Amino acid sequence: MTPASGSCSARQASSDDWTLIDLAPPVADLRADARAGLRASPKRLSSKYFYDARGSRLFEAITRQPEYYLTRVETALLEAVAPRIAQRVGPNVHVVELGTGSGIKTRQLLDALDDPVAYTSVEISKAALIDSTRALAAQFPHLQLLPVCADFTRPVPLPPARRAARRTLVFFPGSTLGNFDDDDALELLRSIRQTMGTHGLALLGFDLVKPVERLEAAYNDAAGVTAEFTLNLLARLNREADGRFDLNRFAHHAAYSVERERIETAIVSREAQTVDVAGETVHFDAGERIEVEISRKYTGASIRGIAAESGLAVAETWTDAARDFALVLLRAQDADA
Ligand code: AVI
Repeated sequence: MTPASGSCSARQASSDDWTLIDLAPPVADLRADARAGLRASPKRLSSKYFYDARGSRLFEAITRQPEYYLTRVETALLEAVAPRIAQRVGPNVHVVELGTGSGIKTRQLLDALDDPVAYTSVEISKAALIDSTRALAAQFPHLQLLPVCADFTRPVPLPPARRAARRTLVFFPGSTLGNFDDDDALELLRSIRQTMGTHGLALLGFDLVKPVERLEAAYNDAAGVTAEFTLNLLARLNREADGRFDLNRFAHHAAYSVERERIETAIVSREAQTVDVAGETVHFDAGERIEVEISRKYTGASIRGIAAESGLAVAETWTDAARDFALVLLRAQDADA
């Protein structure tokens, strides 16, 4: 996934078979957000800034770490239940994916569906969108591809498909919803509800609550890839916002809050220090935290709760045998069950 931190800047964005639709908002202002976040108490920086080119590569590396079970389990689950999803969803759907990942899960879903009419991917990073669209065009030469460069956290007007779709299927895997705080997650689900329409469906991935040791291991891998991913945020501020962070004087910290059912990730200052960044001098106490990410973990009840609050209802849930991860099909509350 590439949350809304990139921009749709100039790059060849069409082929004979597809044309990129550019609805990108103004480029996110890293410098202004860094100044505001580092003045706040507690200090905070948005996890959307993790995903520059290096951050996206590091995230792909995280998904291959033995402790980070999420991607492996979700991919295996999707492989196992894709035929049942296809049967439940029916033929001739217009698939709308929020964000682009490595493309493996997209392929699994598209392979299983019965004659999908079109595939729209909504992605803020134009480079990632063009690359994934080229790869899909080679793999699915007969599928209409409608790449839309836009911020998927807002409702996106769907480009019309050449063939009429029987319904829209929004696809949002990876438990990425868990990176949004409760209010933003609700807003995003309401926007998904709008995109899919009354008779549409949405297929979302949810990482489930499990013993603390496993959860914390997943966000503190032994090889240190997650730590590098987190600290890349400071490296990015050094590259793009005139930052002077010495990465050795900061540490990655990820711990599970049982009360809030979420991993809370912070960058912790190892010592008292001052750092110049984005035209300001910022003081850090020893042990002071910059809050950078939450990764919410779910139960059947919390999934039903957040769905209900957004005008959605659970149509069907699939989990792996160990109940580590769930793929949940959501429908509109006001649609026939
Ligand atoms: C993309 N997202 C669902 C990942 C997660 O598990 O919260 C991002 C991540 N952060 C650290 N490791 C992986």
